[in-house]
Formats: sequence, structure tokens, C-alpha cells
Amino acid sequence: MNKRALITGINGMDGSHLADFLLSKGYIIYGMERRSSSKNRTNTEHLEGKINFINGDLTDQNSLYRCLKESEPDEIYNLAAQSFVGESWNTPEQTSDVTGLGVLRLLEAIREHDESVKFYQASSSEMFGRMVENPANENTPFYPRSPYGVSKLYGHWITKNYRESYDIFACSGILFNHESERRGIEFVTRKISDGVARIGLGLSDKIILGNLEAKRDWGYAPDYVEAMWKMLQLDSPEDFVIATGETHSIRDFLSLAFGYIGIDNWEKYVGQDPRFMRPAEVDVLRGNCEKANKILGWKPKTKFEDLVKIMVTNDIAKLKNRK
Ligand code: NAP
Ligand code: F7E
Repeated sequence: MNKRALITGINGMDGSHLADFLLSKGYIIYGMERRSSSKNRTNTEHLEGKINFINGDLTDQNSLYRCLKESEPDEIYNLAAQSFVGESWNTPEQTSDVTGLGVLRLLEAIREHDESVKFYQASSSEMFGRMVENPANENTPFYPRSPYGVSKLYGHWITKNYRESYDIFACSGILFNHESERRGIEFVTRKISDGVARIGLGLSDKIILGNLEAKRDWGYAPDYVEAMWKMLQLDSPEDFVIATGETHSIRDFLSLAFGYIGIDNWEKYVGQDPRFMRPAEVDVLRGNCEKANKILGWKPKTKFEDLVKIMVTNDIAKLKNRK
């Protein structure tokens, strides 16, 4: 019989890639989206007719009970969040409510509905923040540096607590940055790939960014959603770090992205504005995914250089089509 999955955050980057992956495995998919006056299904347009969209909101407990009742899932992937770190200083309460307490509400819905449902929580490398160990693994102490990171830490610990308190199959993937052509436009990688594409096509002459020195462990989202699924196929729940083990600066990303359109002296096309700097920065992130490699048989497939190329190429094609 086909397995059933409920994915929250279906219209986000990961939600849409996970739905593609689970469809290839024969799953019946329910994708939870929140109501809005105009739907944003840019990432999921191709899934219409293939999955079931249902309305629900992580800030509304009753809507989550209803979503579980309607979807009768074997597995829940909680990918919904206020996921933009920079915005979390502007809306710290809303971020805590959705990204932190939203996890508790879903776990409570599982308790009420059916404790045998398997639960995946989208934990984040932002929980490591000011890294006390580099690279970070599952035993590295946390040190979040933003309201987003603090909210994710609550989600992480409440998932662990419900696993230990109620014997629910609940686990977290501590995922380091992962990107794709479906990434939201305000995140730095997509802001760069879109900006470079515009400059290459003569539609713009500058990209305005914040801190260029920050370093991230960037992987490719389609590789990472497979790890989420693998975690829920285990017999007992465990948390895993998912990362590439490499770290690169924003400058490295810029240099490669501009390189693809034949520009070497990229500095003159990039400006900086304090508006894009953060009150507390995470200077460097790098993860160690040895445990995932050993137990899940998972390792990243896509190289950093290829990730940058995929994103720039896609943005050029998108803009050309629009023209
Ligand atoms: P994303 O593109 O920002 O998607 C998040 C989704 O959550 C959006 O579709 C959004 O819906 C939805 N959402 C926001 N508030 C909601 C609410 N109150 N109720 C229901 N849905 C709500 O994020 P992503 O990059 O795919 O990341 C997926 C998850 O992994 C997130 O939890 C993120 O924090 C976490 N994570 C991401 C990374 C990464 O590098 N991408 C790394 C570690 C962890 P709207 O479209 O309506 O806004
Ligand atoms: O910033 C610097 C910025 O917003 C990366 C989310 O998916 O990954 C993501 O969070 C770095 C930071 O991602 C700009 O200061 C410079 O150092 O692309 P970002 P993030 O904050 O790492 C983690 C793992 C998640 O869990 C999150 O959900 O880039 N930076 N200039 C800039 N960042 C942005 N956004 N815009 C700039 O102009």
C-alpha cells in the first residue's frame, strides 16, 4: 500500500523538492499551505493535480488537528517556518510562535491523533551559531545567534523531549545551508545568482549585499531532502547532521557566479549596505555528516561549483523566458 505523507511548508524550497522525491517513491502526499489572498505556488505549480493541498497554519492548533485527520499520514515532515534569519530580529515573537511553538503544536496534534505517526523536524545549523567546535557534529554544544536560531533550538529540544516522554518516533535533521534554483530571492545565494543573471543580460548593473566575509557550508537541496526521508525509514529515531563538510565565503560564491558569465573583476558590480548586516552574525558554519554517512548511507552528491552553476544558469533561463 502507498505510504501517506503530510508536508508542512509545501510551497517553500524544501517542501517542493521533498514532494518531488516522495512522488518518485509512490507516496500519497498532502501539502500544507497557509491561506493567503493570492497563492504563491511558484515552486509547486508543477505538483498541482499530483498532490493534495490542504490549508493549515502552524500558529493554529485546531487547523493542525484537522490536517492530520484529513491526511491520515504515516509520516509528517515539518518544513514550515519563518525561515529568514535576518527577518527574525524584526519579528522575534512571530518567529518564535511559528518556528518554535509551531513544532510543539504539531507534536500535540500527533499525540491527539495517532502516536504511531513518524515525525521529522527541520532543525538548523543556525543552532550552532557561534560554533564552539568546527566542524560541528550531533554532540557539539549549541550557541544560537538570532531569534530564529533560538526558536529552532526550542523546536529541536521539544522534538527530543516528546520522543523521550511519549515514545513518539520524532527526530530532527540538523541541516546546514542548502540551496537550489527554488530558493527564496532574499537569501544570499539566490540574490547573487539572480543579480549576476541580470547583470549578464544587461538588466542591472549592481548587487547590493551585507557582510561578504561570512562563510557557509552550502549543499544542494534535492540531495538534502533524501536525507530527511532516510531518517524516517529507520527503526528507531535519531538526530543527524546533514552537511557537505566544506565551507565557502560569500566572496567565493560571488567569484564563481560572476565567473560563469565571464566577469573576473566582480568587485565593481557589488556594493554593500548596512541594511543587510545583522545585529549578531554567524561568521562561519561547517558540519560533519559522518554519522549520516555511516547509518543512513547518505552523502552529498552535488559539488559547490555545480550548485553555483545550476543557480546562475537557471536564473539566466528564467529571465530570458520572461523577456
Ligand atoms: P522556505 O522556503 O522559507 O519555506 C518555509 C515555508 O513555511 C513557506 O512555504 C511558508 O509559507 C511556510 N510557513 C511560514 N509560516 C507558516 C505558518 N505559520 N504556517 C504554515 N506554513 C508556514 O524554507 P526552506 O528553505 O524550504 O526550509 C525548510 C525548513 O528547513 C524550514 O523550517 C527552515 O527553517 C529549515 N532549514 C532550512 C535550511 C536551508 O538552508 N534552506 C537549513 C536548515 C533548516 P508561505 O509561502 O506562505 O510563506
Ligand atoms: O545568509 C550573509 C548573511 O540569509 C547567509 C536559512 O535557510 O540557512 C539560511 O540562513 C549569509 C549570512 O542564510 C547578504 O549575513 C551578506 O552570513 O542566505 P542567508 P542564513 O542566514 O545562513 C540556515 C541554515 C537556516 O536554517 C535558515 O533558514 O550571507 N549576507 N549579504 C547576506 N544575506 C542575505 N540574506 N542578504 C544579503 O544581502
